Amino acid sequence: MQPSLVKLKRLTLEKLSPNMGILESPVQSAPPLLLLLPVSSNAFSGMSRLFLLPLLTFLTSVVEGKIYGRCELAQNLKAAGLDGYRGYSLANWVCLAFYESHFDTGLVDHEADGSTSNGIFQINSHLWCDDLTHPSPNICDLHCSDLLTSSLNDDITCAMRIVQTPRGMGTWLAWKSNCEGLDLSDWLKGCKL
Ligand SMILES: [Ca+2]
Repeated sequence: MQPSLVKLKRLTLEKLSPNMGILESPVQSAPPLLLLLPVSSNAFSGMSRLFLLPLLTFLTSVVEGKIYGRCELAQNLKAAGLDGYRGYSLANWVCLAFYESHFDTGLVDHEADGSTSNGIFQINSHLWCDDLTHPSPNICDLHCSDLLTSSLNDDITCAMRIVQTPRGMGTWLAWKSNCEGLDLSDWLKGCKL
């Protein structure tokens, strides 16, 4: 083999070694809990795995956030009674969620005043939830991290509380800037509702 080819081959192998980035990234991106699964071990019987897998999948979905699809979110918000709530059509809620979080329930934004905005509606720790770091009236009676899970029930209940205030949906600046007064029909286009 020519020296240059040997060098090339060695470089390629080094690139693929587990200590380098290429093989490492898929492992790192896997949900941490799933790494505990003894996939090739005989220590767990098939029956144990039968119970473990759903449990771990459940835990992972609870701990981690979720990025909703547009229509999937619309269906969830409608089922929870947000369509027309306080006069705001379903499309307003979908538009609001898009411009606040891009439908990502796991999103936390750190604000300049030290507060955090949390979850799909970016609900702020200053008033609505408690981050256990700063004093908060915690009007929604929630820990802010509850707003980061894939389950939307507490987010929706809190959003209903927020929209009851005099400013209504105008509490969310992203809604005022991007959704208020516009034709929002595209937000529900193609959705089976
Ligand atoms: Ca939640």
